[in-house]
Amino acid sequence: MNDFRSNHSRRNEFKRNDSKKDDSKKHGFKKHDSKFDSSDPFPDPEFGLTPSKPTILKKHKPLVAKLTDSIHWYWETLAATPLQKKWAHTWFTKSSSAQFLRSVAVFRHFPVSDVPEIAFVGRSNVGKSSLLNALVNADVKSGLARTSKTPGCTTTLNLYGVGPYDGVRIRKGVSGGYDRIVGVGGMLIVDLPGYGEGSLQEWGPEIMKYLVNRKQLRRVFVLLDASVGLKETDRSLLASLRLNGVSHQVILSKLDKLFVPEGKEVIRHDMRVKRKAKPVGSTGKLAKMMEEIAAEVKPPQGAGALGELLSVSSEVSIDGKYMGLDAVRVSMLEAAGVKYIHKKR
Ligand SMILES: Nc1nc2c(ncn2[C@@H]2O[C@H](COP(=O)(O)OP(=O)(O)OP(=O)(O)O)[C@@H](O)[C@H]2O)c(=O)[nH]1
Ligand SMILES: [Mg+2]
Repeated sequence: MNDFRSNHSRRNEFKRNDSKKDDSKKHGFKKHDSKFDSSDPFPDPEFGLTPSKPTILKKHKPLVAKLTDSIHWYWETLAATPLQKKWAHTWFTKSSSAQFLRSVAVFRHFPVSDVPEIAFVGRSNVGKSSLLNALVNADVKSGLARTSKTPGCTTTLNLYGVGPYDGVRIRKGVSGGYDRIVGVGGMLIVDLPGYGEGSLQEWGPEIMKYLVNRKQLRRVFVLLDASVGLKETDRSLLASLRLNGVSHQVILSKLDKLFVPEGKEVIRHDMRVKRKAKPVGSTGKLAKMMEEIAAEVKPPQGAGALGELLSVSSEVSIDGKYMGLDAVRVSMLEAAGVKYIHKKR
């Protein structure tokens, strides 16, 4: 009964407010109504009542996955699920084709593009080109990207297209028009030359120009050798990325140098031959390295850094899968905006 009465009186109030509005229209002026005062943050236009303020949930502490048996840490994102990993594996190796598109030496020669881009950066020899080959399951003999034991193997910005349907390709510009990178639902991976022991300036201003100015670039994957960790050149690169607000995340490469667990079938795909691999190190060693790196790349220190640290090996597989590679695939798809669609059976 009480409820009814209050609703009834609300309706009357509503009617009164309505007639006030009509008056103001008639007289051509705006009447001040305390119920609709703009200083009221939550005005209810129907009843002229102020509803209760929304409950503000307690801020959660960032969840740092301190699992010592995990080779990936997610403290700002959600860990990849087994289903996502399976889908990402299929996307890169079965439902998409990968091809080399072009080498570019200067930023202004980059083709215009409709396709989201991901870039691999890191010191020379850290394993960028090897990761690219492993991602798409490139034939170990021929390889998609050239790799070498000698640092400085990649000297230009190399563009690779990965995508479903017709894949990602370059459409030639007609009658003097620009070439354009096209490919629905795909991504462009840019394998960059590594920087050396010297300064980042030696690395070349063209690369920094690309990282800072390229609109299609969705995320930069900064590779660090798991057995070496951060060096001054890496710190300086990470600082530049943060300063310029470039979206990036760190990947620990060559995980097998630090940790290989026991497994049914542990294989090293090295020097283009396959051989059995032995267990190496412990998760404790890896966790220590990850803790040090996570502390330096924490997102609160600057824009663009993602609170996710993945580890990968492009040379050691366990039961047919390269260590950590599927989680990297999930992150790349996420960065490129390629979404997992769950099919109902
Ligand atoms: N143990 C181990 N070695 C690796 C791994 N990935 C790459 N390598 C080796 O590291 C060396 C360099 O690999 P690349 O992929 O050419 O490195 P990069 O970063 O592209 O080098 P630059 O093009 O010179 O910048 C090669 O001898 C690879 O066999 C890995 O996961 N584990
Ligand atoms: Mg390379």
